[in-house]
Amino acid sequence: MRKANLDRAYRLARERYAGLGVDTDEVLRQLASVPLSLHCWQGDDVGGFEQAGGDLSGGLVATGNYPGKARTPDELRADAAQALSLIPGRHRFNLHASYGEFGGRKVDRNQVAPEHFRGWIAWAKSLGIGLDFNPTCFSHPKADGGFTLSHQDKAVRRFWIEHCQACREIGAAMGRALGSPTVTNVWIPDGMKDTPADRRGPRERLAESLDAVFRKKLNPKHNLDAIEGKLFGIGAESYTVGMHEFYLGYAVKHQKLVCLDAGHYHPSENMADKISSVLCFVPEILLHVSRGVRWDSDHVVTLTDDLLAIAQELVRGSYLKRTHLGLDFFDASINRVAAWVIGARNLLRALCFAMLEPWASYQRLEREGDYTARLALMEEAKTLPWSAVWDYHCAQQEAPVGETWLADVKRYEAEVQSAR
Ligand code: RNT
Ligand code: ZN
Repeated sequence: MRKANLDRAYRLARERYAGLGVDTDEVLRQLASVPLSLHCWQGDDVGGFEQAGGDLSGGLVATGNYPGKARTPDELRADAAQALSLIPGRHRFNLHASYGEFGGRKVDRNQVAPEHFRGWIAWAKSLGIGLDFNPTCFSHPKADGGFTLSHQDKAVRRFWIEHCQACREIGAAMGRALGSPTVTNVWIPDGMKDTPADRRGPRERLAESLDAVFRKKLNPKHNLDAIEGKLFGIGAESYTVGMHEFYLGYAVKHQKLVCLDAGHYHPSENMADKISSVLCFVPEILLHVSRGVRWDSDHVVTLTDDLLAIAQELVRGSYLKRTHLGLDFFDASINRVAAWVIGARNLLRALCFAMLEPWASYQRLEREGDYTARLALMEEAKTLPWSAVWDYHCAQQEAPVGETWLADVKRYEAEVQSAR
């Protein structure tokens, strides 16, 4: 699109929105300040770089065999940098413990340490971005029985407690080095395929294990703890120890961050509606923005009503400052860099739309009891010229406008990924 046309479209949109009391320049400032955390695991199908890296387990499955997957930390960094260059704004990167650089040595999960992430920290520093982190409580022989922190064997529990403790230290080291707190998010796969006889035991053990994991106080300027619940996993359809209610209770009691993953609820349940409930009782939340499709909770994020609802809640409740935005999906059937770009641009696009809506007017009309006008305005807003503002934002942030980013990915695929 020609620069002159881009500017002209923006000026017309600005005028239209100004008529509704919306300041588009201010929206662009706000939008530019929102960081997303790009998840490492889209880049290599949740593989990681451990020596004897086991098969993906924990009820997670990455389907597809699109060529060109990153095989080394350097390849993954190159792919991620390529994706980041096509996403407007300054973002973050979210690592799993299994993505450390272990120099060809076997370093078991309870031995991981900040030194294994030196390369990642240096890379993040060079890009001027922050890092987030996750213990990896799956794809490991000690997780094969389907239980980790809630395992009935004390020694196995101890192993995973040590792993999570080590991960919090790594998170704090990252946050300290990069001058921006790392969110360290604990998710475990523990659960059962068929009806359990004892739902209570594992949950009480999990609560105890978490107490041990979090016993050491860390400076919140360096590390923030989050806990993520789930409804079910593949092979764990009947019982999930760490369900949403469990972690909500734990987080409220101990003032931890609750991680809400959009793919982790009943299909007709709306994650967006939980945000203003949870934030009444915990200081901050982490979102795993994802898309559930039937049994899979991790399809690439598209611009759906569900996604818009999440963005609308964050904007209308003024929750962006208390929300850490992470992406969580893995698709091995399409170009993996493109998957990152599509998902990230969609979340930003949804936020752009939500910020541009005349939501202050909706709220005023609601207070006045004029529900007719509220509905009328909400519907009209759907076809306001918000895409002109989005395009202008991309140009301003020196990211590709519209579908032109796809040519960059195709070039990268031909020159770099297809040579792997
Ligand atoms: C799994 C959780 C979790 C994982 C990542 C890889 O269902 O959503 O966040 O996707 O830790
Ligand atoms: Zn998740």
